[in-house]
Amino acid sequence: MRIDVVSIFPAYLEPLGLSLIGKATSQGVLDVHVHDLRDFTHDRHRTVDDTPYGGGAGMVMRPEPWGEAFDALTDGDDVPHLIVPAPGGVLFTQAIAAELARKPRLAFACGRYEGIDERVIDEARIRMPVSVISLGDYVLNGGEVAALAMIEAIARLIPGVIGNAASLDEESHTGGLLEYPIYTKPREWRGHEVPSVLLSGDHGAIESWRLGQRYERTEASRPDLLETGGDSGTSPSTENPRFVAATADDAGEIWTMARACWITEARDHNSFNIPALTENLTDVQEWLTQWRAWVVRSRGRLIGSVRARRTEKLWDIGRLMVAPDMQGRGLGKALLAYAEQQAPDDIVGFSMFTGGHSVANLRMYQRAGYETRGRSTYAGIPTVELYKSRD
Ligand code: 6GU
Repeated sequence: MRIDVVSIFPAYLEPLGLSLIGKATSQGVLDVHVHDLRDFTHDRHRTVDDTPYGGGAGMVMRPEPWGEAFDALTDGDDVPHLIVPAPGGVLFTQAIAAELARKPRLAFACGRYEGIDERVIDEARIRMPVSVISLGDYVLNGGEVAALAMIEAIARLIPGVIGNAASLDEESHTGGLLEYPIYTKPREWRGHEVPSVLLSGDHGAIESWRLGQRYERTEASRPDLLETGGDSGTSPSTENPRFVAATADDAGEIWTMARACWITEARDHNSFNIPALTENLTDVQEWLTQWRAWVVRSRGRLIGSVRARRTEKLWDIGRLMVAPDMQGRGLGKALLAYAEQQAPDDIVGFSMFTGGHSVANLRMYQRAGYETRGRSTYAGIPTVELYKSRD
């Protein structure tokens, strides 16, 4: 990829010669050119700014030097995609970085002062694709630091810039969740222990602990990334579920959804004598006071739920359900991981019950690290007791 940067402070871009970006450049993966805007002026003072028409504070970048700089950038066949860093642009995101990482050529126009004469952008759009992009809701003195940040975020997505491709898709902001906490040696440092699950060697348990941590951190630091139930979420709510503690107000919907969810269990076991189907609304209202329960909504509709409570040192998890039209997208697994995450510190393991013929459920629980601990019958139906140790 070729990247051109135009600025009145080329020295601001010197960090591009360092670290992974610098290495990618010396290996020929990246081709970075930094230009001094003043080289495109013709007056003795190399003037790039003037006072704003219509009045107002500060200075505006004059169009002529920018026009000539863009002429130089577009004189070949391969025109760049122009990025104008500005606080008034669209918000820079990982998705935008990924899109720009696929372009063969980018150019950054770093403005200073109050900004660039608007006609520069209008003119540039005639000749090349242009994106005005902001880093966030704060004001920098110019576009250089923003261009550095964007170039770093973009360049590291180009094959060959980062050695370890696996570390790319596991990290923060892929999947819309923040990253889980990470630890290395020593095992104990200044009295702080590494979480014991990470030393257990149980990959299923580690995976679900990490997923739980990601939800917890996202909820705490960036609740806006999680589905709100309103129209702000663009990704399907099953991808980014927001777990909310259930209240008595949820009883009716939980009761109704349980009917929709357990009907297949009734068929598979040839019986309606299943607790989730025989209980009435009052029973649900009653257990909501005895159990902790969480719900997930999509545009206001209940689409998932789970409950859990302590039995001595075990955390009993149950009524795990996903609306029939939302199944098969990992929401059940995420609900289970979340319920596990909510267990008090002294809980040593998780237990669950399911019907002996619930093949798909049993397979999912197994993949989540559960083992069969016992088999019995309930009202003539075979049941399986599942167990997973906490670490
Ligand atoms: Cl891209 N430019 C400037 N000047 N300020 C900013 C910004 C960009 N993003 C946030 N603040």
